[in-house]
Amino acid sequence: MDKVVFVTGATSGIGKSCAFRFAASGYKVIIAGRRSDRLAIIEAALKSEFSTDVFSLMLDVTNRENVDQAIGSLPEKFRKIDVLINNAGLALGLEPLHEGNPVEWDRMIDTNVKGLLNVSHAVIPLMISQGKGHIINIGSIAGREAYAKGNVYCATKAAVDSLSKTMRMDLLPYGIKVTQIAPGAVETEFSIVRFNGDEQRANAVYKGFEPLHPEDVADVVHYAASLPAHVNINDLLLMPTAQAAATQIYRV
Ligand code: NDP
Ligand code: 8X3
Repeated sequence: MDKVVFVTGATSGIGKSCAFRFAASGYKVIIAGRRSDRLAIIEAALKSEFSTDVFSLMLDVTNRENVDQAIGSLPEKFRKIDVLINNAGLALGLEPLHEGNPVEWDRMIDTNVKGLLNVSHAVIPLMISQGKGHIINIGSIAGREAYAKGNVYCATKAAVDSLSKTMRMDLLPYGIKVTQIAPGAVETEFSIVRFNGDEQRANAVYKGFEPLHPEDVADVVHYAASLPAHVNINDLLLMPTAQAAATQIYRV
């Protein structure tokens, strides 16, 4: 297979699992993230497990210059990007709005919304020039249903929902598919980041039920990318069986 997938936030969780899932089916993989030590380990693992071509991009999606420079400097064989997975993202804090930290709001908005825009803006011209492509945005149940104390994180994921719809319209003339995959609770480093390294609080989020595993999400993302050219999943909500709504989880 001569296909390239570009995964943002590939150093952990859903993005890392997507990198492995696509490499397993023969894709060349561009892995991006800020932590270069992790990129090096993941690149080596992908190469040895799947003998595939891997390119690591140390990239902060919030830094537009960094994004433009990094994507502009991709080697020729990685420039024909078939699938872009806009996955990099984070939540910080879980407080009522008036007790929230505006610095954390900025980081969530800059990463989850502006980061997705920055990367898409740099990659879309490459897809237009090849007359095809597929952008898969990782949304969230939090973008469908606001929940108490989720304020800014929920708003950023509602923005991903809205941007996915408008991108699909904007890119329609160019044969570029746009899909949103919106998961419920997935056990990754997400809650450790959200609670600033408090592992006890993070672990409690996933106690008493089986959450999604990042590999489950990667399988669905890969499925969406594997459909025939004339078929697109516009939008898909993917939940743990034990979770019926953003704040309704059946725990035993
Ligand atoms: P993780 O914390 O495990 O992974 C987050 C990834 O995002 C890391 O690879 C991190 O890489 C990257 N990232 C964060 N900030 C930046 C940045 N500024 N520039 C580049 N990369 C960045 O969390 P998940 O895998 O769970 O999260 C992935 C996506 O899934 C997020 O968009 C999240 O909102 C979404 N999601 C998660 C759910 C969950 O329950 N876990 C449910 C629904 C959606 P690095 O630190 O190396 O830069
Ligand atoms: C992550 C899922 O419910 O913690 O997007 O917001 S949730």
